[in-house]
Amino acid sequence: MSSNVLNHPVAAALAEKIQNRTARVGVIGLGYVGLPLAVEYAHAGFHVTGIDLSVSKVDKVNAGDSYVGDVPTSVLAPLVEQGLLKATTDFAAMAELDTINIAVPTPLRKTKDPDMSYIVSATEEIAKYLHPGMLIILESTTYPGTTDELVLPMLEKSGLKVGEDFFLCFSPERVDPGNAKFQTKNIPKVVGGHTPACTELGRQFYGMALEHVVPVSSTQVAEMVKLLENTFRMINIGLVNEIAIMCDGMGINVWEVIEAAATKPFGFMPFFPGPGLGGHCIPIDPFYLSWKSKQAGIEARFIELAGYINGQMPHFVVAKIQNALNEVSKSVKGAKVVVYGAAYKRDIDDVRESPALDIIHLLKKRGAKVSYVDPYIDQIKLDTEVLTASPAEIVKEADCVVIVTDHKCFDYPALVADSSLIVDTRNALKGIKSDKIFRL
Ligand code: SAJ
Repeated sequence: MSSNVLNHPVAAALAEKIQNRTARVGVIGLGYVGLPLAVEYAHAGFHVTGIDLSVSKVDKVNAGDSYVGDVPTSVLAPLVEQGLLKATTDFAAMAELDTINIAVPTPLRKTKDPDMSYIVSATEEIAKYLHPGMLIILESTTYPGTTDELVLPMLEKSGLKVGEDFFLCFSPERVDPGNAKFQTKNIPKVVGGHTPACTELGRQFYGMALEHVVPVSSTQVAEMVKLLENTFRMINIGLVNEIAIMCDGMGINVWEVIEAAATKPFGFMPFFPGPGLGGHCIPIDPFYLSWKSKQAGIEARFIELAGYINGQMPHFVVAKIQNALNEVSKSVKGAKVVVYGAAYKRDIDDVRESPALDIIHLLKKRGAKVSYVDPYIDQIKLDTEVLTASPAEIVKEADCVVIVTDHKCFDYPALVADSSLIVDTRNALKGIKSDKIFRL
């Protein structure tokens, strides 16, 4: 899109500031999305102000001390020392800023309805300091319509006009924590504006710090892009979990089936069964879409069904543990069961929505004595107690070990040697033959 849509003087002036890097950049939310983004803009030569409610995050940033795995302290510290990046808890800083990226959480409530409270409070603060010439970009994953129906009216209460006085876009965050190959700078960035001028300014803004920008025609398209990406993933995981249940019932090795199917060089993409769906994206984002489509009177049946199947996997795993114990004439009640790996996926320290939490809960409900081993997770807060990680040696006293998260750092041959009974939900023991191993 050419920049002739920027014929309005305010838009032209902001474009100039973006192009000559004098635009003062603000990022609200200094988590695994916001901090890497702030660092990219500081790297690109902009003066960046990070804004967060957390005093500890703000203090750490200002001390050049990173708390986000994808941002090494060796990268953060020099930018802070050069005065290119600073952080504050004071939203009034926005009075002096030209661009604001909002990267705050969008969780689900217990009722599986979207929790928009973080977006609302950030937008309320922006509205207080909104001034002509600002570009506001929402990055938090949310349902289509959030930017235009929720954020825009709050900002226009100021009397300023979108597309003329200020500019509003949506751009989905696509950060994959720990992904060594794809980081904020080289992940293609989709951006859609409320008006063509908004889209063009968003395109120019991201073009100054990121390698590849994908402008789309509206904020709704941009919001829907992210939900399609993650709903696609969640539904395919649900499909392969159902295939795993079928294979289990037919005595077929589902892992061998998937490995062979993946040899198809086109038209197939492997997903793998597991103990359930964890994390703060995949189990949650699709329900933003199903909630919104319900508002339009459309049942999102695929999402609901996949959600049900994925939600059943912890129960399926506990039934496998029960059957494995039964094979050695033991009951779950009173059994010492070790959950091997608690993070929601391998090689990370995040336990949010992890299926390990459900499996521990279900085992305890059946009277098992449950411990867990996970070098990345020191403690797990359950409803009524806090579990602390046990040393790996605990498997020697266990009646059953269940591999829930297949961290690469685990010594699997040693685990097999030291355990009397193992349920493997991740094919971590691929190729190891033993009667004491029961596989998903
Ligand atoms: N999972 C399976 N089978 C699979 C893949 C994943 O059971 O084949 C489980 C994982 O064990 C985990 C959950 O699903 O419990 C989510 O895993 P994930 O690999 O999707 O990882 P996330 O939650 O970190 O997803 C993020 C997403 N990134 C963003 O939303 C920006 C997702 O879009 C990425 O595709 C994904 O990382 C990735 O590819 O790593």
